[in-house]
Amino acid sequence: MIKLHHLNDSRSIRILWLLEEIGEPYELIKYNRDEKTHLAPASLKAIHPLGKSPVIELNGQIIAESGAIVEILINRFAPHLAPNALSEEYTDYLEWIHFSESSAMLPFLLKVFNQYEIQSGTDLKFLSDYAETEFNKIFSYINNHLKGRNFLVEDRLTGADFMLGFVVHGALNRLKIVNKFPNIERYISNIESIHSYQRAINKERNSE
Ligand SMILES: N[C@@H](CCC(=O)N[C@@H](CS)C(=O)NCC(=O)O)C(=O)O
Repeated sequence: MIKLHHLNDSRSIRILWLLEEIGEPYELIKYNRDEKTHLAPASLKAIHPLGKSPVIELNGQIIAESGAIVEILINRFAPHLAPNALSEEYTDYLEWIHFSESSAMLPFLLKVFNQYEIQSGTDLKFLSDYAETEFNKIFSYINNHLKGRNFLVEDRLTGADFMLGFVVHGALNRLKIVNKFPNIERYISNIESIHSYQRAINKERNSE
């Protein structure tokens, strides 16, 4: 049995969406961010010492890190969501999975953190310039890659989309970016039309 410890408005949507796509039975255990600090509740620390989400329990083993969870779940339950392990596309696939939690997350988070600073009355000038440059570089790279494509790899849904979807969706929404990265906007609309993604979002929103 799979258990997902899911924090609202977080990277954990990658795993909730993936579980909906896979169709294996799972238990969803929800946690809500603190309204003031936006941090996870202390109860998540009882599951994993870092107190962050996503965390899954798989046959009694506790597993953290969204990229690792995506790879493990796909290997065990949905190998069709990965390219053939001996193909060239498999290296593209791994590159996009890890790009999503490293290169792509960093400029997104830098800009969000600076947005918090500005809201509290300070402006970190260096951070703000650095975040802007890096953000434009990384998001232009993603936008160029998506030209003429609906998905990241093999032009079909793979684990890499579960990873990057959260970053581009979160970044464009939170930073209110419109008409700047048209291929990313099209990619997001395409993801939003996938039934498993819609079910995941509904499960996050519904209170049961
Ligand atoms: N690299 C980890 C990052 C996990 C992480 O930072 N999760 C955030 C949610 S997006 C979290 O739990 N934040 C709440 C907190 O730190 O209190 C992963 O990919 O799973």
